[in-house]
Amino acid sequence: MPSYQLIGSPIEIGAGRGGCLMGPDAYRTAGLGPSLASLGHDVQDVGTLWVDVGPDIPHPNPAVHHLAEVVAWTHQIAEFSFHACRTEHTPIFMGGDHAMAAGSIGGHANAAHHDGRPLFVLWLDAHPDLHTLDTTESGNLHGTPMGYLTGGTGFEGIYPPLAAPIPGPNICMMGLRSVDPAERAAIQRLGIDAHDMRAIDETGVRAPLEAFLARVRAANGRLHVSLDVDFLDPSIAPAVGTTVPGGATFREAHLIMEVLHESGLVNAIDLVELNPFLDDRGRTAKLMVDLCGSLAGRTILDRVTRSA
Ligand code: EXY
Ligand code: MN
Ligand code: MN
Ligand code: MN
Repeated sequence: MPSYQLIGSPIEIGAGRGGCLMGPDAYRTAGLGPSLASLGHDVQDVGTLWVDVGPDIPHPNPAVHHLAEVVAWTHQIAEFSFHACRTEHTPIFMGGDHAMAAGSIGGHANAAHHDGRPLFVLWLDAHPDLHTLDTTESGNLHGTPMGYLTGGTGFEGIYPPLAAPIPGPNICMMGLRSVDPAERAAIQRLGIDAHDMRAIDETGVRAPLEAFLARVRAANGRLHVSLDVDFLDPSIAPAVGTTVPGGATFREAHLIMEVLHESGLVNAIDLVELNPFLDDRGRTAKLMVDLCGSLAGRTILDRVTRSA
């Protein structure tokens, strides 16, 4: 049984509004650790990261804000991820907004490169988060981690150096339904394996996911799953600051997690963009914890035969 390391990554200044700061403790209150342990896993909550912000970092794009703080978080999270991803544990990064993925996935990419293995990413999100520091119009840096991870412009010399950009075909995006023009162009230029909600309506989630996982397996790759709360339909997951109608259903999300569990390929997980301040008594946090249970091997029969 895999062992899980829970790490709080309470970055919130990448988002347009506060609240993701409370994400890690919301997952703890929703019982993430005990829920995984109840499936027989060894679970270690290693605490919550924090940063000392360095001097301000000006950038030519006037829209960009909080760059110094996001950079400090990225270095901190990348350092933790590099080491955590070289152990036998599966780190679960409890966010915090999606800007943290520059560190969690960047550190994982460097660890994979160090071990001579390619890194693959499953990006479950309404958004590709593929802006660069030059193309972002909102300046909210949670819209840019994939721009950094794929070698986009403007990050060099500021963000941690990447051993190598993640190739587009190594990235599978599912759930897209809010894509800016610069991101659409990047998806096509990079050859990202992108499945928007129209595609998922037509094919379902299983076929594209199995095809992607077959490529991960064939390449002896490592796999990082980055789950943004706004991948889910707002009707079942309202506690997120960037809701977009027409998201994944409860069963589509659980099927993805069950297929991932059966693949045995997942090496690291991000849970991002939960904003408990926007929540309805923890319902969204509990759903994310439930999805983690499916990723960790809980079957519906377990749920039916076990007390709630
Ligand atoms: N593309 C928009 C922007 O750049 O501001 C919206 C980004 C939302 C990002 C959330 C984390 O997924
Ligand atoms: Mn070190
Ligand atoms: Mn996102
Ligand atoms: Mn999103």
